[in-house]
Amino acid sequence: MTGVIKNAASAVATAMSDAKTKDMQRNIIDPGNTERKGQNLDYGPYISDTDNWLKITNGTNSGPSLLEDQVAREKIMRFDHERIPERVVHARGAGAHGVFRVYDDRASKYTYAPVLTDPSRETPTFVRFSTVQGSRGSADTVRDVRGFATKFYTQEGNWDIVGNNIPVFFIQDAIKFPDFVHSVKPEPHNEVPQGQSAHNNFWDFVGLQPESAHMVMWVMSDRAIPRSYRTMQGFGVNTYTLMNSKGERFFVKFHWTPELGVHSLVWDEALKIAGQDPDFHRKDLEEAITNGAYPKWKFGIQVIPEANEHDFEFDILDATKLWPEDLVPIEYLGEMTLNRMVDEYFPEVEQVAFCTSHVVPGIGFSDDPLLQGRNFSYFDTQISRLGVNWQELPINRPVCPVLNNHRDGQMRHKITKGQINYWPNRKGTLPPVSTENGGYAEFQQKVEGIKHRVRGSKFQEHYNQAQLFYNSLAPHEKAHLIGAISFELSHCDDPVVYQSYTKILNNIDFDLAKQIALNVDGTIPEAPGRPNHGKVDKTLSQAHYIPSEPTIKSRRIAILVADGFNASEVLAIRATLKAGMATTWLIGPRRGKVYPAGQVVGEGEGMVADHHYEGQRSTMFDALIIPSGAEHVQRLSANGRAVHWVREAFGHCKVIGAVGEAVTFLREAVSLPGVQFQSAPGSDSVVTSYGVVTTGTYGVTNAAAEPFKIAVGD
Ligand code: HDE
Repeated sequence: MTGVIKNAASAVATAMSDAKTKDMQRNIIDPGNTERKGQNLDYGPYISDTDNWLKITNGTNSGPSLLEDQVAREKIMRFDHERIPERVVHARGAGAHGVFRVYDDRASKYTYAPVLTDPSRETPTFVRFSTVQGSRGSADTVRDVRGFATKFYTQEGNWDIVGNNIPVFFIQDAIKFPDFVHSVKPEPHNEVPQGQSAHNNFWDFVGLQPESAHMVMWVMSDRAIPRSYRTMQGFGVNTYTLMNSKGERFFVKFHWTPELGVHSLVWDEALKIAGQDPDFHRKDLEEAITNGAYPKWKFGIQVIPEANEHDFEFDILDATKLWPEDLVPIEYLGEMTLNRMVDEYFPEVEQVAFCTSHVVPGIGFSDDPLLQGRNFSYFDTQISRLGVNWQELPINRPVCPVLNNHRDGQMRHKITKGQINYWPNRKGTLPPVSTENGGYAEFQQKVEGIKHRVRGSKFQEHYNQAQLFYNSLAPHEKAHLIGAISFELSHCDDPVVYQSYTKILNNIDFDLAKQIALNVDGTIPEAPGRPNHGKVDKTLSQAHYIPSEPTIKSRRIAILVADGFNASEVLAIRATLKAGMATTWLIGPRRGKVYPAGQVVGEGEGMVADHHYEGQRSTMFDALIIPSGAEHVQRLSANGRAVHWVREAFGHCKVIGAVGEAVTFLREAVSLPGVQFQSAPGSDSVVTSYGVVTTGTYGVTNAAAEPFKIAVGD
């Protein structure tokens, strides 16, 4: 593949003192580096024939197959049992290894957990990103929440933050989770739809469950169709606690903020990519890491001291509410970098197993009723998915030694010496460790009250923050959200469902409810369901999250050519963009050789195109540049596919660059009513409000390259 930046990616990863990488080495087999001569059976002997089942034949080539054939039986039976149950939610995912380090010890005022306070430590991590609704084989770019689960292999044991890319959740109490998941998953009578929430049952449930209103707004926003896992925020969602060495406790929310900013696809792209490349996000992660454009997130916390628990109009333990940043700012503590892809998908990404209950000393839980239930559910689900010894699997085992009196169970790998497997015992073997010596210390929380099934009074308010979120969106984000809800409700064919959801929307915003009701034949409200408080929080719009400096790092940039293009320009474009760590892809009339101006088509030395126009469409790229060349431009204009390529990129508001004759081609290709470019042909570099950068001058000078790079990177 041309355009791939080969740099010192793997060398950097190996140089890091990565305890988990070394730990995993114990289980890694490299078929290219073994003394074995070839295949053998699982119990050792070499296999002489893997293609013919042992048979009895009598002068013919066929006859009964023999059950005695261990080679055949092992092969078939192992295959029959290759699948394990997929995750009941978050079945589709991708993962990568990384490292985490705090900047300094500023968090020691909140916690004594070394992973959050010791800047000399580099803690290995593993992250699994996922969608929620679809099954393992569903498409990456569907509208859905994305999971963002991180395992920190700390020296004190594993710590899991099992988060999402949206800071709130659909329900307040874990006991509602099975109802919620049943409603969103494919309907039971026909197992439809896959990878979508656009169906009666989901909208029926959320319509009757107003606590979902805030989360529904997020899921219908651009957040639910991310451009990349690398351009998503991550949130712990639930309220956790930190404990310091003075015995004080603090409520916290965890945040991941991506270095590259927060970016989404547009819905039309998401739909098309789901068909064009269902593995788009998985491959994007791999492409970035392989090219050394390591994804990075800042790690931050919002902190509320115990004494201030009740100071807010919302309950800080309610997972359908966020903590607005103007009330509780984020304190950034450190950074995570993903720097290594997995060696094999199943043992790492499929078998990795997270538990919200897995925290290390200095970190604890709150009474958040969603978290309390999650703490039960994850451990239970791992036992059913992977068996009781799931924590012995290479990807799950901690880097610190693990010793205890747990024994037996399916697939036990550990062999613990000695006669003792209980405590107390006459030999003093395997004692618990006191809290003074590092044993986990639960916070001594005073609890008194009445045992009953209730929710706190502040849990009853559901619309303030849904409104805050909607108010905070940029106009284009609002338009996308209206389009998304209209799409989803249009896919509900039960009028009870699509008519009643408009009523919920009217409690959020009158105009929003009216527009959607008009689109989907909902109930058109006559007056607002409640007044709009008019508050705005700029941190809720994803437009707020742009890189501190424009960067084209890891962007996929297409160079569109036909035979007769300007070769030196293509080389210059590639070199300039590659220096910024973008990848460039030559898209031509055929994969393989394309011929620049001055070469005879089919005879010259040519240049290698990565794809033909149909091979990868504009949806797969972040930006497009078209070099000059009279013949090439003539050919592009005459080719419907090439014209569609350009129009589609323009329609998706991609940055488009054009040089020389390509400027006129671009203008003609996108000459739609209302589209006007300020530049005249032959003028110098011009950036238009459409994200179009043109230069009439031939050759790629800085005057053209720099504005293009800035437009792409912004
Ligand atoms: Fe999960 N969730 N969840 N969830 N969740 C699972 O655990 C559950 C919730 C999240 O990449 C399951 O290992 C309950 C919130 C992620 O392996 C299961 C409740 C958030 C992943 C489970 C919630 C999440 C899961 C299924 C409500 C965002 C994928 C397979 C009380 C903070 C982790 C598994 C991975 C997976 C239960 C709600 C995030 C069944 C009961 C809120 C990222 O245990």
